[in-house]
Amino acid sequence: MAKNQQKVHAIMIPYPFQGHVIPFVHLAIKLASRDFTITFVNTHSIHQQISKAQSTDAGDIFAGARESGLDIRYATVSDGLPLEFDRSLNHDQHQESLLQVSSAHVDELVGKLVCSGNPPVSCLIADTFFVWPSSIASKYNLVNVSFWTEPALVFTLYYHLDLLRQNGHFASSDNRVDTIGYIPGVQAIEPRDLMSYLQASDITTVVHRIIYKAFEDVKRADFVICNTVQELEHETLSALNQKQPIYAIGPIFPNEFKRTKIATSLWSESDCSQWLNSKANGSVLYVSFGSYAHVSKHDIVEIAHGLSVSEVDFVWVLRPDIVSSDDTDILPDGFEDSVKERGLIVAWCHQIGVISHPAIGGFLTHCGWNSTMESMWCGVPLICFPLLTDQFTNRKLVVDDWKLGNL
Ligand SMILES: *[C@@H]1O[C@H](CO)[C@@H](O)[C@H](O)[C@H]1NC(C)=O
Ligand SMILES: *[C@@H]1O[C@H](CO)[C@@H](O)[C@H](O)[C@H]1NC(C)=O
Ligand SMILES: CC(=O)N[C@H]1CO[C@H](CO)[C@@H](O)[C@@H]1O
Repeated sequence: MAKNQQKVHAIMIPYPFQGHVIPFVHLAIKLASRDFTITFVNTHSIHQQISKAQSTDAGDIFAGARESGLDIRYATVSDGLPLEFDRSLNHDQHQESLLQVSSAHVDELVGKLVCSGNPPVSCLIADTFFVWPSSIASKYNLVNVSFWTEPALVFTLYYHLDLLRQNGHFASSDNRVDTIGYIPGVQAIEPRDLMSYLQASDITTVVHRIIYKAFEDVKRADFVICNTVQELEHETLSALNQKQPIYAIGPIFPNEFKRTKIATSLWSESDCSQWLNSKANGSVLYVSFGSYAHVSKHDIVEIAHGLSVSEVDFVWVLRPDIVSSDDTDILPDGFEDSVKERGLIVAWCHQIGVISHPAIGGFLTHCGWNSTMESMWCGVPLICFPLLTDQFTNRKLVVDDWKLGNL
């Protein structure tokens, strides 16, 4: 290595949802631990939500990491909407803004960072869901790395949308319902296991337009990194590798040896450990549907009923906006009282802390990818209740391919 070889300086930009921000933060720490300089970019809105959850005006979520010697800088960028806009309630407008408006803001910020970067910025690591990475990377002559935070199976299905289309499994007025066997590196998948967007009847929504554009754009990336495990998806990954370099770099979890405390949670976390300590090993069901998806009131009531009659001890994460941010009174009357001996209901918790606790014996999950990998890591079997996007496809991996769960 040359003596004054400069550190690599990468700009990292996650898609502004919890399940994307978290793996980006952990990757940033890992790269900085390997001597990268990182400038991490959150939207103003994500930043505000994290600060609120920590009830600090932290200013910079990486201050703690820097104290421990990591060169991670922090910047925020507009997603094109005012801060007080309710993104949870107005999902489509938020996405529309990410599709149409965010690139101009990112372009301006990256331009500034490139001008002032010391060491010079040489690399852009952007979420695959963005539609602009290749144009911004080529404008500023940056190595363009696309980071995919979901399994390789999901990536390859979007990547081969044209094959699904040609074969009549997608975008025809009467989609085929038989098994799909022509995606390279995927032996067989049923149409009902495709991502919800590929099963939808309206395929012109804003999210569809994002997917079409983002998966054209990713074909121009220098390489793709994927938060999956090589051994679990090696057939899919090697088929993709014939087209474009893709590397499995998961699971990306916090470095245990570096106990930098970095706030990533969008909700303030309850500590469940004392309650769990009083429970027998493997006796408690953990129930959570992640940070974003909504569940209908009807389903919440059914699940409450199921928990009642199951007589099993449980920790249930019920986000205040789980049904909708304007409907927060959702549990059946008397439910909380009737289960108070054996059920702990919290708005949010430190999930790894909970599922790694020996008292936990199972996880009723929406099959978000991050939750799925955490549960596998901790050896906790899954009961799958997929709600949207990749969760149906993740369920197939968990239940049909890896046999780690049910439903
Ligand atoms: C419960 O699990 C912990 C951690 O695996 C173990 O150390 C402990 O012995 C177990 N307790 C019982 C009663 O089996
Ligand atoms: C994974 O996602 C869950 C739910 O969104 C969150 O509670 C948890 O902290 C995440 N885990 C990590 C390691 O970031
Ligand atoms: C499409 C695009 O942006 N390609 C760029 C990716 O990164 C390489 C290496 O810096 C550039 O040469 C490409 O122009």
